[in-house]
Amino acid sequence: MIGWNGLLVEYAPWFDLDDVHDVVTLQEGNTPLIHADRLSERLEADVWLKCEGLNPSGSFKDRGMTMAITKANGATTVICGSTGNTSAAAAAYAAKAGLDCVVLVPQGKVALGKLAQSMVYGAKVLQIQGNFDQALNLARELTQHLPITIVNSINPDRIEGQKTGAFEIVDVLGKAPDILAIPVGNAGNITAYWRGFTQYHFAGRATTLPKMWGFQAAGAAPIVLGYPVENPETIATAIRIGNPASWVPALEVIHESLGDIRAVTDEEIIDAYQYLARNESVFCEPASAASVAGILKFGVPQGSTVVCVLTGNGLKDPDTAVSTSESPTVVEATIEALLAKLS
Ligand code: AN7
Repeated sequence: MIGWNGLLVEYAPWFDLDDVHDVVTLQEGNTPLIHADRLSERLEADVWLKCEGLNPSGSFKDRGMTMAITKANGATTVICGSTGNTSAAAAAYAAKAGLDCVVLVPQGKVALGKLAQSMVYGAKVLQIQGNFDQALNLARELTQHLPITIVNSINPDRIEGQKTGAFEIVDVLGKAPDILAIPVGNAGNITAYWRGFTQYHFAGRATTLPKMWGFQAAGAAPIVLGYPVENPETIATAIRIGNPASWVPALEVIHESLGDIRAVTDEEIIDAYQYLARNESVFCEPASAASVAGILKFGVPQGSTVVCVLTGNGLKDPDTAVSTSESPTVVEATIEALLAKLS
């Protein structure tokens, strides 16, 4: 085999693949780790961006979905509740595997690109008149009534696949970062990264472990508050989650890593989102920018190595991109009109 063959092949020794016959892959993983020159200068640190929006369906969810769909042995239908990216990934990998896919999404609160993906990949898209937390509960309940396999991160195969993000960071840097900054919604990914870092550490691949810094949107920050949020609200719809499924594991992660989970406001998220595009040329989605908003808000130790996980692609959410940017100007098609505008 030549080139990159996807996570299950490339990191095979790190998984239990005994019951696997055919790997379902779209060659996910191996995403760029870009040095953030201006952010590093601004924070007097060595800051890197893990660009997960470059995965096949445009988010980190592909790492978990290659595993979950590969291991959905015997299933004919998979289901998930989603704020948009899990559904896009599930729809894509289900199509590859020849499975039916049902997705439950909160009506009106899924970014347009994500909704389009689930539809184009051929999933049955059901818009719930409720929020993500209700969608996830209903998806779980449906598995009691119908022969369907759930592929949310409560499915342990998802976390297993997602731990590879940490492997790739260590493989590129040659060490673990001092700080891993990551957006937190359902809290599966922070749990997965920690598993990846600890497995590499105990295997001698990295001498140190990072502090795990998770960031929730202020309007959807149950872990920061210490209680579920019944009506979460944030412009970062990907992390508009009020009762995270991996809440307890996430608390263990911040305890073990001497890390923390804190809140950033929508304004801070959008500032970071625009800063990343204009200064680092990385167009991520708003939820992803929570990681950078967090280090800008709280600072980092001078000289430290910091990796921000940019979980999803900016193209997923064209509405937010347009509504937070200056509108294009309409100009008469003459040289005079253009000169008048530009001089
Ligand atoms: C871009 O797609 O929960 O803390 O249903 O799409 O592991 O949940 C998405 C979550 C961060 C939070 N960034 O990760 C879903 C969903 C982006 C995301 C998160 C999500 P978790």
